[in-house]
Amino acid sequence: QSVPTRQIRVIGVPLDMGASRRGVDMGPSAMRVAGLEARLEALGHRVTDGGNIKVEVPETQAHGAENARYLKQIAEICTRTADAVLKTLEEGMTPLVLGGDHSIAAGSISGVSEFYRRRNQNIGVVWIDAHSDINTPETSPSGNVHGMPLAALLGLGPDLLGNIYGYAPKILPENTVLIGVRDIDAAERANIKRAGVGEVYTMRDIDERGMRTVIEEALRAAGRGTAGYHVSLDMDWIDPEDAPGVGTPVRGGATYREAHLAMEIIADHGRLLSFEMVEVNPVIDEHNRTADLAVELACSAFGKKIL
Ligand code: B3U
Ligand code: MN
Ligand code: MN
Repeated sequence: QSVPTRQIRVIGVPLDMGASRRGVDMGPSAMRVAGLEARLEALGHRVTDGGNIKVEVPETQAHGAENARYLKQIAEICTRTADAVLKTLEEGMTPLVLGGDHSIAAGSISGVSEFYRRRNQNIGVVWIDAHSDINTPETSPSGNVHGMPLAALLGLGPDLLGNIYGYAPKILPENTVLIGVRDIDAAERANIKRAGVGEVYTMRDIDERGMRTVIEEALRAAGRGTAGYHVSLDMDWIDPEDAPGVGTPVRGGATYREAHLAMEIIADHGRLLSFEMVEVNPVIDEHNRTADLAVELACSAFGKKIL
């Protein structure tokens, strides 16, 4: 089969300081073990592995303020991630970022946004997640920074995470879309309104209107007037039945088939700037099948077709 060939660079970010449950730091390894590079190359892409971003282990670190634990360290790791993503784009390659907890998205998206800002263009963000990750330290019920990256990118704070490269916000609310949400805090609902997030599609929307309609509408909003979009895929979007190995499983997620369809439509549209998969937790997975599914979904997003 022939898909438009890309040069893809894999960037691992073995971070779990943003979550309270340990183990998503092993996500990049699990996805590599599942054959990520070879399976993307089988589609005709040229894949190189850029290795992992340097991440300290929490055992050697002080966690700082309880309302945003390890924020300082996470902001540094996100800055390194942003630089690696920026460099990848400058070299004409597509970044494929492997988490790690979802706080890394504040770094990867800052890198993509900075690359296009230098070319006077905005980017869209397609955030696919059971959660909306739009808490600030002031509203967070947990103090877990992986619940805050979208707030940071939209300029609500925390500033340490939102101000990578010295400015905020990194993304426009009208080009930011949320898909698959089913677990939102009351304060997050208010933050979604306050930020003016363009489109939010809950699992109810997917049930009532179907995945195809929802994803097409979402991609249109993310792509309107932008260079294209970054897709941030939190594996907890998928139902725990098919993706048990995630940091925070929530019942009622997307099915295996819906998830593939969404990725296939993303490939069809051809406007993907960069891709990331986060929150794979091998500690509670079953024989690496969540990492394997993540790799399957990456293949669909990068153009794998049945016929
Ligand atoms: N909204 C909650 C729960 C949560 C967010 N993201 C995940 N869990 N994975 C919080 O802690 O901010
Ligand atoms: Mn998330
Ligand atoms: Mn989530």
